[in-house]
Amino acid sequence: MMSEKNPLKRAADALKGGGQGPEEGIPGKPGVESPPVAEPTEAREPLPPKPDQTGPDTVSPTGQPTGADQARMAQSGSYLTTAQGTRLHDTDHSLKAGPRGPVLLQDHHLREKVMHFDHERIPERVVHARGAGAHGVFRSYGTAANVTKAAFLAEDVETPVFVRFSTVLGSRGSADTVRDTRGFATKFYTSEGVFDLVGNNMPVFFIQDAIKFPDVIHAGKPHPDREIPQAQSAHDTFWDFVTLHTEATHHTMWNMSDRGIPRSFRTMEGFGVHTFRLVNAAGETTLVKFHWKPKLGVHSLVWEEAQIIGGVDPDFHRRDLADAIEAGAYPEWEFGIQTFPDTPDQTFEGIDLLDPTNIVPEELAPVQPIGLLTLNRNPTNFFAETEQVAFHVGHLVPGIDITDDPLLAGRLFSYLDTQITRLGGPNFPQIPINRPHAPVNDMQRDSFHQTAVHRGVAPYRPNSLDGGCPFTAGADMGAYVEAPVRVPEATKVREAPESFADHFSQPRRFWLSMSPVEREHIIGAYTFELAKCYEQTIRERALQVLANVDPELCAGVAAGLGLPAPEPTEPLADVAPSPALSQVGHTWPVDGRVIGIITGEDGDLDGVAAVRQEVLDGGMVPLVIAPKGGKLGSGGDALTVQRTYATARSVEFDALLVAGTPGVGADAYGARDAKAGLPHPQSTPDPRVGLLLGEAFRHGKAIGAAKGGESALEAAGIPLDAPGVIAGDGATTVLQELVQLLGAHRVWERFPSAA
Ligand code: HDE
Repeated sequence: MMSEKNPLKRAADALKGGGQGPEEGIPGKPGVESPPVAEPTEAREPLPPKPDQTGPDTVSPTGQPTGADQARMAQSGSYLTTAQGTRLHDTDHSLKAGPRGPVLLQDHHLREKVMHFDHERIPERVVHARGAGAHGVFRSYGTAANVTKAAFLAEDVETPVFVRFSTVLGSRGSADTVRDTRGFATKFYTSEGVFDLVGNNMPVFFIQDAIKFPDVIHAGKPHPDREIPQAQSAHDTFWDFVTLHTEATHHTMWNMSDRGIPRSFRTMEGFGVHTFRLVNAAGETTLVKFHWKPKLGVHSLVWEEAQIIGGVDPDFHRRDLADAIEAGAYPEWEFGIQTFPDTPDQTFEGIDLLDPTNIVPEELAPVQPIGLLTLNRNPTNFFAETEQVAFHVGHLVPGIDITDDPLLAGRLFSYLDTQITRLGGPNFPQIPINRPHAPVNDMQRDSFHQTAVHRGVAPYRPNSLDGGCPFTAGADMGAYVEAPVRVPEATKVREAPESFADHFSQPRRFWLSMSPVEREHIIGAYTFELAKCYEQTIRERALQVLANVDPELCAGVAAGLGLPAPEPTEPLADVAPSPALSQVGHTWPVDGRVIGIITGEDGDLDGVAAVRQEVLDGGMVPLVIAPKGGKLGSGGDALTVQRTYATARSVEFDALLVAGTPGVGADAYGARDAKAGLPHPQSTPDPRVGLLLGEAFRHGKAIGAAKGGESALEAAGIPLDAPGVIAGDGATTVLQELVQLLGAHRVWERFPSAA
């Protein structure tokens, strides 16, 4: 729980105020600090950066520190200049032969300004184009020190990090809440160089060999003829591929589960997917799988929410991450490892560790916590940092090595290769966000966008002209030395190992590990996506795949599609469920959760004020929802309205509390609405409040009512004795019960399948 000091207290109103800001707030927020109305006529200091927006904390290629000062310097002078530093007198009018005459080519400023603008865009990432990033810090517990010599994993070491979350399929401008896998890429700026963990929010992948990556992505991306649909897998080519190619079944099932529609980046797990190899100081090796566990627990949207948000707030995840950091509710993840003996067959309990379509259940190999990641600073500039950051699975530090997973091998080529195109040449490690914090002393020279001015004459080894420098280091001096792993004697083949042919036991384990409501959601997702396909053969093939996973799953989807459920073509795998895979049945901290407080002009304003304070004290965000903007009540106790009935939509609230009767006040009615012939609002409930409550109820959110708020629930058709509905006399007492329910993320009993 957050304390009194919690900046949420200060920022909550401003945070979600939508321009109806309170007295106190955060600098730079609309509605909080009014911008000057007229253009200033003399130079003055620019607005300071937001508290969490200092420049990238890094060093230049020549070792000069950059950061806050430099970030501000970019535009902090008083006078506008050209790119060559010449002061400008006019930037609003082209040079013309007379006011109505032709524009003159000799206008250098015009040409320079438009030329630069013309080249502002760079190619978006071929996958993971849509993303959001944040700076943070990783503090290691030291619990991995026995299995790895990586310096940043020694006890109590703090390492700066930059994390980028992303969707996979959509373009840069696509919606955040589409059904898709999410990227979870972390750059650790360690004292031994950069380590990148380029993971996803799902622990498995569609394919076992990188040579098939272009195929799976071509199938998932929009159809090449019309370039639709955007950012989704609900179309023929995706389902054509994954049903012909059954090694994709496990990953597909994760996508069709609630993991495919996360509530927030803050509530996603992360996985390194591949098995990596750790090396300790004695040279002993251990196989390992990396995990990120969110402190707020895994939490997902329900499908209807995801769809509504796609229209109402396509930037939902990006906004949520930035708002949380700005408000001081720093997202945290515990870093963990599953460890396995480095045996020659590289299997654990019969599970092939080199097959990236496999997980190892946590019940068989517990995730051991080794450190804590805290995201505490928003990027200063989206393009400079989030867009230009370049991750690479091959960015390793001593103590962390790769395995022979064939999917990982292809990635080692692809990231470097794609970045040359995307970032315009091979010098992208010099871009501030990509610069290591360890000293760089390489012999790479020249090429596009070279920003270093290298000294000396001998960028080669051996040399005598530069005194023989630089020297190579030994492992005892922190140099990277590959683990001396034996490569088996073999014949060149284009084949996969036999164990890679098991495509159904792992998805079956996932299915069996789900609670009834999660299974219902999976059936719903398959049914929705397959119903969007045009080709009947694809639907039939998909049912055949599902029959080999589980008959109940297959029958559920077949019923929704109106097709017969086929029999399995091979015996069902005998696997035990892994309860750790389910999101249901846990309780989590409620920090940062959003409580909507619905009231009216004649509502329970004392109750609203008390609830608001308690929500803040509990480290959550209260948003007051009233018929119109401005203030409720008068004098010093007046409450700021953050959402009106017109601007509030259920999807941004985790719980709703109706305090008093909603609607405009009786006085206001008399003067205004009666004249227009409208019925009295308290006798005819506002349909927008009904919509808010109805959606929240359908989506399994906790709902409370106090001091007459019950009538709004009844009008919305919500039974007062339904699970997760709390009615009481005192708003704060009702709130306490709502908070209890919030810890479970949703009122799961409200979903039909849970009955
Ligand atoms: Fe990626 N992937 N990937 N991928 N991937 C890229 O690199 C690739 C895979 C992942 O926020 C690209 O810089 C191949 C698995 C993330 O900047 C590209 C294969 C996992 C990101 C690329 C895979 C990932 C990428 C596109 C199959 C989870 C976004 C832009 C062998 C473990 C990173 C770029 C960011 C991005 C290739 C499979 C995660 C084209 C060939 C498995 C999080 O190089």
